[in-house]
Amino acid sequence: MKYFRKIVLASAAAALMIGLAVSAQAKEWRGWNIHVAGYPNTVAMDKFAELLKEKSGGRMTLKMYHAGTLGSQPDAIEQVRAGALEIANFNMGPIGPIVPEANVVSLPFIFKDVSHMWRVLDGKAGDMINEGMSKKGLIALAWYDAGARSFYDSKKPITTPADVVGMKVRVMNNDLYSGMISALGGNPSPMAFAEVYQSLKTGVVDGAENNYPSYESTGHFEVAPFYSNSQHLIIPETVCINEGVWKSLSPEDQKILKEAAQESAVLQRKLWNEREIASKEKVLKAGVKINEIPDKSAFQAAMKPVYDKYLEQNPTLKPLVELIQNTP
Ligand code: GTR
Repeated sequence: MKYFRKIVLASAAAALMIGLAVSAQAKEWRGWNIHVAGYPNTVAMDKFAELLKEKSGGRMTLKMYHAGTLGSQPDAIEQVRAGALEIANFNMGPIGPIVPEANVVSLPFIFKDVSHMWRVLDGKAGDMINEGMSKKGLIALAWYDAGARSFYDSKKPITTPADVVGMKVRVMNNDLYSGMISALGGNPSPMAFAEVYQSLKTGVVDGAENNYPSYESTGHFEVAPFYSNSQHLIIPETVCINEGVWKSLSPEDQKILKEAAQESAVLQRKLWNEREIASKEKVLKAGVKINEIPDKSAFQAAMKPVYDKYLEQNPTLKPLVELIQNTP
């Protein structure tokens, strides 16, 4: 019995030592990304991994899993929160239902344009959104650009809200987007990104909404050739890490991680600007009809119930909404 206890103690001590040695050694993380090879975010996340390894002398490494191979975006958000995955590039849209502060960026037409969004994120509103995320287990390291989202469909150009009446439109998982389509008289259909192509093709939905690079990279333009430039949503993206992992790091390592993420964001934004132009050219060449909507006021006016509901559910966030609206 005594002998047995000695063995148990000895192996426990050995296990502890191995554990300590491992944690002092390299950290190997897994990273989630929804986009395909060559997409600005994919290239930038690979750059992030490269910089991380370089700057930490190989102590922190990130293995990227692209094209949503580790699951849908809503699932991946839960996985990063739970620590089953460590790092990801997420669109702020599907984070909104979990983080009410972050959901302000999903209010249609809240930003005047993309540069307004950057001014807002660089200020106090950005800090409030990041704080909200950290309360839910996600530490934001950098922002990526995702331009503006517009409607596209297989039936006809959308010029006024009346054109959306009766249309089945795919949205990302977030009640605000379902509310947005309902407010225009359409039928919202929340669905994972990976399912949209087939659903457009088979008529399960008539349309969807996204920026030019995603419209192009997914091939949605082949099955929904009417792109109507509504620019109703300007949603930033985040590069984030599980909170527990972040807290386990030394301040020096946290600094390296943040620097690597932010340098990757500089690259992402450059590639994003180039890809927006290239994607638009590609879909035009393929025969897509782009419909400009110079006067968006009817669409904006129709969003009142969406704002009312959001503020009714989150009365304490009224100052945040106003802060954004009043940011010049
Ligand atoms: C893209 C975004 C993805 C995903 C996708 C979607 O623009 O980069 O993260 O949110 O839209 O519509 O699901």
